[in-house]
Amino acid sequence: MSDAHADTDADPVSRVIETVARTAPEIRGGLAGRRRKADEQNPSGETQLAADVWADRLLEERLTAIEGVGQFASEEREAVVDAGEGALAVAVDPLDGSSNLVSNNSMGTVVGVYDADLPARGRDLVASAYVLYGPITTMVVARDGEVTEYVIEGDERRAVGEDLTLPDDPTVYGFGGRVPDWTDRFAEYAREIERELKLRYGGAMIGDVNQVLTYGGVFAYPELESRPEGKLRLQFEANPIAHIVESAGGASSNGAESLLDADPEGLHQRTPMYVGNADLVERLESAFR
Ligand code: P6P
Repeated sequence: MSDAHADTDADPVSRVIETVARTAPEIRGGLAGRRRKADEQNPSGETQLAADVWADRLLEERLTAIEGVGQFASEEREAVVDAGEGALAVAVDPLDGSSNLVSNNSMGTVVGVYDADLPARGRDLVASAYVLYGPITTMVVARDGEVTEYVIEGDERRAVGEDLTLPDDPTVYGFGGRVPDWTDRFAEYAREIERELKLRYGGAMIGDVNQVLTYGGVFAYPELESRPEGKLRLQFEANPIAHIVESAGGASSNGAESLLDADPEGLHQRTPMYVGNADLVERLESAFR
């Protein structure tokens, strides 16, 4: 991987990012043959595909080998993996939106690099990233308050967008869950937004969030009547994405506060998730107050 961060004596955070970038083409290359269901469920009770298990194993093997990484956790594993001495804790969703594999739609890999033991607070993130397996493979990284987008082609990782920020004028929205299951207060907010923005919802958070980052707008997997805590996991999905969107000048919320301030209670805890342009997130929070 020819990249400024490729040198092996780079700091541990750079090496985590570099390792994920180098593993992405291998994950993508192995998807076609792994669309079948594995005979397991993940700790959140969701059916795993062979691709989920495989991507998880690849990332666990490589990320735990990095000096400085002390913990590894995955949406696909019950418990934290002890990786030996190291201040960093890496939390991954190896293949977010893997149900889109069967329908050949976008999916992603999400990575949060915390400098605290898991489960940790979003403010403890020192870097976050996602890989988007779309028509091309891209990677978005937030670190030190800056967001950079890369195109990954084979072993090349090329920066194509530096210091990314959400556009001021929002264009798109994507809201998960079934409409009849939305709470009244979210449904009322949704009705307002639907009159202002265009619907872009693909069923995989990374694809939907990347649209918001590109065009401006709001993504939500909201509180539901059947599931007030929402669906998405704080450690593996909501925190890293909130870190990226807030680093890009946007905002995040669990309905009451920034996701990055949410109390970490359990490794697989779920949270309602709202991210996007600051004024759209502020309108959500004031509608909920
Ligand atoms: P639904 C994918 O399974 C995922 O975890 C996220 O990527 C996505 O935003 C959400 O769940 C989709 O959930 O209920 O619309 O299928």
